[in-house]
Amino acid sequence: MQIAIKNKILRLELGDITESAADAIVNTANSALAGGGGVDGAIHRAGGPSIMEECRKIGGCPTGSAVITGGGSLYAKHVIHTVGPVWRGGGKNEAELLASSYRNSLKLASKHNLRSVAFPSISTGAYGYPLEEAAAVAMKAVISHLSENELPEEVTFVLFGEKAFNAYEKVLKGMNL
Ligand code: AR6
Repeated sequence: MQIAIKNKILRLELGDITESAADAIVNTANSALAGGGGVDGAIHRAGGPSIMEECRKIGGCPTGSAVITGGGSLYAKHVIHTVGPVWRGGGKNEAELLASSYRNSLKLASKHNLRSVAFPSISTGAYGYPLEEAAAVAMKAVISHLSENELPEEVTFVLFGEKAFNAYEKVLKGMNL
């Protein structure tokens, strides 16, 4: 599914983000940039050791922020590492921190003149954020960036499994854009 936002594109896809050929793919990192499971494990496995070497030099990334490295042997030339919030029931500023992860990732993409970015569903795996609530925050943050900035021109959510894809599709259709 894809929709136009001004002259830009917002797309939902089912798949594995490590196979994306976007200019940058976004990693669901932890604040130590230490690697882990889920998207993080898959990106470091597919991209090779140079990504972790760069992460070690950067040293860390607070929740809601983002940093950028090269893409190693991935198709994507860059990896934007962001740290989403751990879900603690919804009363610990999780929505604002999750929105901030998307906003800061997109700001980095703009700053580096990147035309296309692929996001996974940040925080909805190991960090336990409920899917539909996360999808609403994610889409709102991305749409607002696409409406107000020249770059990136294309944002794709690469969703791992029907459950995530269906949740994002339901939320996007419900936004009546
Ligand atoms: N492509 C796209 N989406 C994926 C892939 C993939 N290859 N693999 C998993 N997902 P998670 P988080 C989905 O756990 O919740 C790590 O250990 C997955 O189904 O990757 O932000 C880090 O080091 C889920 O919907 O990220 C952190 O410690 C979504 O991606 C912590 O987990 C996010 O799942 C971050 O947790």
